[in-house]
Parts: sequence; structure tokens; C-alpha cells
Amino acid sequence: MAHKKTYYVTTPIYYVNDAPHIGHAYTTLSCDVLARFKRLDGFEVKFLTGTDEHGQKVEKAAAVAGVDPQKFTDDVSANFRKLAEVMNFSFDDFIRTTEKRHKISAQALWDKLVETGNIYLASYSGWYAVRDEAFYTEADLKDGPDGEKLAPTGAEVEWVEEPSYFFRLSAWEKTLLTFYDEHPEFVMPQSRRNEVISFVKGGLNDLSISRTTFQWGIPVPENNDHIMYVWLDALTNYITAVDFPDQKSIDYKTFWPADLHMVGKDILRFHAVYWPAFLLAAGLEPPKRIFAHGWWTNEGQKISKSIGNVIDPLVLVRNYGLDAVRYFLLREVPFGNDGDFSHQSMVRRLNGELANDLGNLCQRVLSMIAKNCSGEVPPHQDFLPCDLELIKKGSAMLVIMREQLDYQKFNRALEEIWSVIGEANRYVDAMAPWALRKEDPNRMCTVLYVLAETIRYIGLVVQPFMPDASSRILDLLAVDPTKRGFKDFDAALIAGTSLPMPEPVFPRFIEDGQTT
Ligand code: ME8
Repeated sequence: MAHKKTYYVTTPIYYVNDAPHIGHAYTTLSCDVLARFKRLDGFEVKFLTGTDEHGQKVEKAAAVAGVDPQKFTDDVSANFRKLAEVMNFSFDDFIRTTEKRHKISAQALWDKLVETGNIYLASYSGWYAVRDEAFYTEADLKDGPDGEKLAPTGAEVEWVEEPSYFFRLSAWEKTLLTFYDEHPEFVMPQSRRNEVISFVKGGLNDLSISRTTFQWGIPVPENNDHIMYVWLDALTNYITAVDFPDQKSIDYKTFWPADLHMVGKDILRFHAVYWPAFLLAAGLEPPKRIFAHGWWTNEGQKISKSIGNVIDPLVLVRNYGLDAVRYFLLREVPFGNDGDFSHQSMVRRLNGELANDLGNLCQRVLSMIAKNCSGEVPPHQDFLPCDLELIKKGSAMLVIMREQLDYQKFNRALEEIWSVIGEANRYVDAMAPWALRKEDPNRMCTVLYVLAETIRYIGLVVQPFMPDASSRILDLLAVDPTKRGFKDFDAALIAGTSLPMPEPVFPRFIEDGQTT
């Protein structure tokens, strides 16, 4: 039997110090689209998300809330699960770093690093930013507006002096550079890869990987006075979820190394430098790709709790509808670049691209079929070159999208679909099937068949992006739910199949917040 194609995609695990916001929804959405696309394309998929529950930042947030950290993390982690439900994320596993399976895995990775001589005990003195959960040297810091020292990210820093275990990161510099060289697509986009390489070329210091001044974390196996550094703990989640340390397990053998760790640009270094170094040092394979996407701002401003402009994805979904939000986030910005959220552009895309371009195409064609072809897929005669051209464009989308999504070019994939939608709308106008009704009804049927078939192609490829709207479109064409995978991409509509009464697929959004 042929070996099944597999795909393992992960989101960062989110800190439970705060409520989920649009940035978290964005990262997970991008992974959801890839997971759905690959499943439709016949892959065995594992899509992992979850929450990062240890560390000083979470311990502090729990203290501020006056709640025990476990209870606090239970509550906030549940909010992330709720977000996943509301956004219709199709994850296969939701990991929490406070789970037993994860403690076993993180401690096992630690043991491997000890066995291989990569860990030593010394003491750390330097700066630490709780917000970033990151160590900084004096040279990294910048001056704040009141002359205070700040991390390069703008986070407050505190001076830390304590005994600490260290990971011999400096010893892995050359191996990492060779690894990047041999795997040119390990870090993407290219500009981020260049940043990573120049950071490593600038020289790596050994990394402090344990703390002693707080409790909330996984104890170091050989010395319970030490808590594992939260990033070492958190990164390990990606192998915990495939049963590490059991490297003989089916999941480990099937899915490791992961195909893609999707992250925001803020946490690239942890994923593209520290994580492969830990894995190589432990004799494990690094993942195949780290993709660092850009940052969202809100109407031009940095999103922050103190500014009070945090965008709650649940509110967006309530206002605009889930599919519209999913579409907007991946269409608005070339994936990898920073992007700005504005209600105006959301409404413009919703009305222009969803309600007008796609919605009207479906509505026009399906209501003409309902009226003039007794509500059945019309029969067709020989196709003319212009018919074949449109069908060919529809059919070619899949191959193009495969390539674009393999490089995380979500906006390009959507542009491709919308260019076919544009062609189809121009074809309707040029063929004017309403005018053919009397003079050449057979030709009218052929034109409507070509359009219905093009809409079927569109409905199929839109599935990963807009699962609800696409399933409504495919239902309106009576496409058998078992024939919506890509192996049936070219299983054309059959004349005479009876169709349900057409209904609008996308509402129009009117400025006072109402939809019609
Ligand atoms: O960093 N725009 O968790 P976190 C786009 N626990 N994406 C954004 C965003 C924005 N404005 N704000 C957040 C952590 N994100 C660690 C990860 S992984 C082993 C541990 C997204 O809750 C983006 O993906 O701070 C970013 O990398 C992530 O949320 C940070 O989430």
C-alpha cells in the first residue's frame, strides 16, 4: 500500500495571562486553513494548538487576579478553547503545558540534554523581561522615555541574579548555520531567514534555562529548587503532542518532524534558533519549517491593553459573521507582512468581494437555473472555446493553490480564486444567458452549465477559508458531501440533478451595523 501523505502543523501555545485577541485568532486561522486544505487533499493531518501556562508572567497574572495559578490557567485556557470553537478551528489536539504528559516530555528532553553534555550549572546575572519571558544583555537594552531601561521590545526589565542551569548554545552556532544553509526553506519568509542567520553569525551566548525565584513551572529533574525556563518548557509541547519521549509511538513516527511551526515575528528567535539547537543537541530532528508572520495594528495603532484598542475576535464574528472575518484576515495582508485592521476595509471587502463578486455570481446563476431549467443542473451541448477556457481556469485553480499554500501565500491563493470569480462574472455579462432564453435555449443551458461547474470549482477551493459559506454553495449545487474532497475535484456536475431553491450566500453589510 502506498504510504499516506502526512502533515503536522502547529500554532504557538498562547500565554494564559490574558484574553485571546485578534492576533491569536489570526495565527491559528492560518494553520486551520492549511490543515483543512491538506485534509481535503488526502493528507493525514495533525493540527496542534494549545496554551502556555507556566512561568513568571502567568504566575503574576494569577496573583493580580487573586486566584491560584492552576485555577487561573484553567479559566483562561478555556477562553482559548472557546475562541477555537467560535472561529471553527479544526484542531486535532489542544495541549496545555500543565498536563502530566507534558511534564514527562519536558523532563525527558532535559534529561537528554544532560546526558549529551549540553547542560551545566552556574549562575546567571543579567536582565530579564517578564513580559517577553526573555533574558537580555546590557547591550540589548534601550532607554525608555523616563530614562528607564527597556528591552528592545519595549518590555520592562528587572535585574536577576541567581543560580541557573545553562544550555551550551554557543557550541551549536556552526551546526545551526550549516543547518540553515542545507535547509533554505527552514525559516520563512526569506527576510526573516536573513535576520536569523545574521543573529546567529553575530555569536551565541549560552542560554540560562532554569530559574529559582518563583515556583510556577516544571521542576528540573535532578534539582527541584530549579524551575525549567518557560521557553524550554513551552517549545517542547510540539513533541509532547506526538508522544515524546516515546519515539516509537505511531504519532511520533508519523508526524515528527513537524511540517510547519507557524509563529508571529515576535517569537521567531525562540523557534528558529533555540528550538532547533535544543533538538539537535538532544539528537532529535528539527521541524521542517518555521514561518513568522507579521503583526496586526488596529486602525494604525499598536494593539495593546493599555491603549484599550484590543480587537476581540468574538465581537468581530458577531458583527460581520465568521466567514467574512476568516476571509478578511487572510485576504487583507500579504501573509508575512504587517497589516492594519480597519472597519472600513473590512466592510469594503465584505460587500465588494463576498456579497458582490462571489455572492452575486452564485445568486444570478442559480436563480436563472431555478427559473429556466426547472431547478435542475442543465444539460449542455458541445462547449465553445470560451466555455472551455472558463472551465479550464476553474480546474487549474487547485494546482496553483497547492503551490501557494505550500509557501503560506494565503492572499495569493485567494486572489487566484477571485480572478476566476471575476472571469465568471465577465462571462455571464458577455454570454447574457437571459437574452438566450428565447432565441437559443440550448445555448442558454450550456452557458448556465459552464457557470454552475465553475461555481462548483470555486465552492470546493473556498472550503478551507470559509467552511460555512462554501458548504452552502456546494449544497445549492447538490454536490454530494462525500465528493467534496480534492480527489473528486474534476467530478463534474451531472445534468438533471435536482437543485434546492437558491438562497443568498453572503449578506451585504450596511454601515449602521445591519446586514441584509
Ligand atoms: O509568545 N498580530 O504567547 P503569546 C499578529 N507563549 N499576531 C499576534 C499579535 C498581533 N498583534 N499578537 C499576538 C507566546 N499574536 C508564547 C509562545 S510557543 C512554544 C510559546 C500572535 O500569547 C502571534 O502568533 O504572547 C504571536 O507569535 C503569538 O500570538 C504570541 O502569543
